[in-house]
Order: sequence, then C-alpha cells, then structure tokens
Amino acid sequence: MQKLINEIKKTSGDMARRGWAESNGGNISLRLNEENYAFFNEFQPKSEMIKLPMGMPEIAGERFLVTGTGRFLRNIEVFPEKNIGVIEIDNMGKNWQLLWGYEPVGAPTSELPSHLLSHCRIKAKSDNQSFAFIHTHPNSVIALTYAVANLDTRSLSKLLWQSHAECVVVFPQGIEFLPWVMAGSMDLGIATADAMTKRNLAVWQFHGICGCGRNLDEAFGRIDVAEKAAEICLRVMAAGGVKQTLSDAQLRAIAANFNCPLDETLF
Ligand code: 2HA
Ligand code: ZN
Repeated sequence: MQKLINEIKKTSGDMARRGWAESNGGNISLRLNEENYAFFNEFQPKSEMIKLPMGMPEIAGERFLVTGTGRFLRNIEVFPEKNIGVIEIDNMGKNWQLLWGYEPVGAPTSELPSHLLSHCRIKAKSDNQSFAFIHTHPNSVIALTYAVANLDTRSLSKLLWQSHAECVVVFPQGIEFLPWVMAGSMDLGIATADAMTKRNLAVWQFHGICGCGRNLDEAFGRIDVAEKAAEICLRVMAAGGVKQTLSDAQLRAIAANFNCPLDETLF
C-alpha cells in the first residue's frame, strides 16, 4: 500500500509541476491489484453505500484509489490521507462506499463517471492488465482545441502523429476527440469510456485529456507525449506554419519498425 501511495504522490506531483493541475484541476484513479486489494480487507467502511449513477457489473467488488473532489493534486505529496481515498464497489456493481481517506470528510472526484466507466472498458480490453486512469489539463493540448478548426479524431490523431515522431509508437491507435460536453456529466463519462474501448487517450475539447495504462507511469507517459506533440505543433504554427512534415509512408514505417498496431482508419 505504501508503494501505491508513493506512486500516486510521484504522479500527482509531476502533474502539478508540469502545470497540468491548477487548483483542483485533474484527477487520478487506480484500480487496486490483488496485493493492494487485500490490504483493505479488515477496514470498516467509512461511509454509507452510495448509489452509482448506473450499474457497472464489470467492476463489481473492485476497489479503487481515487483523488478527492475539490482537493489539489499538488497537496497529495504532503497529505495523502486528506486528498485521496479508497472506495469499494459492491458485489452488484451498483453502489460504492468509502474504506479509507478524504480526511476528515470528503468524496471522490467529480469526474467519477468518466473514471469508473472507463475502468469497466479498460479492464475488459486489457484482459485485466490495465489499472490506471488519469484526467488532466495540459496547456498545449487544450490550446490546440481552440487553435485548429474542425478537429475530429482523425485530424487530431494525424496532426499529433506528424508533430512528433514518437507519437505513432506511444499511441498507434490515435487519440479520440470529444467535442465539448459538461464536465463531470454522465454523458462525458459514457463518451470517454466508449473512446477507451478503441484508444488509450481521449481529448476533451476546451478542457483537457484522459489517458489510461497498466500503471500510472504508462498513463502519464501517454499524456506526456501527446502534450509534447501538441506543444511542438503550436510552436510550428507560431513560427509561420508547417513547411514540411512526416509523410504517411514515414508514419507507417515508424509504426512497423516498432511493431505498433497503427489504426489505419485514421489515415
Ligand atoms: O477535478 O478536472 O474536470 C476537477 C476537474 C474537473
Ligand atoms: Zn478537468
């Protein structure tokens, strides 16, 4: 458990220092693996059963470490027990209750629908190997959703792939582009979870990005590479626009060289 807390401290601290987590912006969830799950076996629930906005049988019985609503990611390093909590989903996948954290009182992130619904999908698609989900507010990704006209999943994925040669390796399935939807809503949760069935990253227009991975490093790394590509793209635009770029053939060659399953429908 201490190892897990150290991991979330490192990731949240890095997010804050990158400028991705102003005020209470951004949130993190980690599904507990077998080792950490058992740590909470003897804990008494700290809350009533609280109804989930929809049934989630895929994650029935699972436990999650989740950052708290209104809490600042930058404070997790200093006071983890105040800013993160561990929740348990009941055996029907219909309710949750608090086992630990959010001292003295608190609740999980307002983006809980996106986190839990995405965990349903990423657990299934990864054959139970993916445990981490991050939502955050990186400047360049957000700026790009204002600066480029008519963005969609195809144009955004292609633009980022071409802006940094690492991108096809790190996110060969591309990035889902989700037009603006109200933060914290079920609609946003459902759209994000749908995106996670196909891809490991989803951009929320005018708001931020979500990423999943086997662990926090993998989820963070995917977002980090996308943000770097977005920053390069904006710098190129500011420097007068693209004069040359990676060709489709070059993108395919990079993906093939590293054995990456490129989503050909995005070309
Ligand atoms: O937790 O990032 O999207 C604050 C947010 C809402
Ligand atoms: Zn947000």
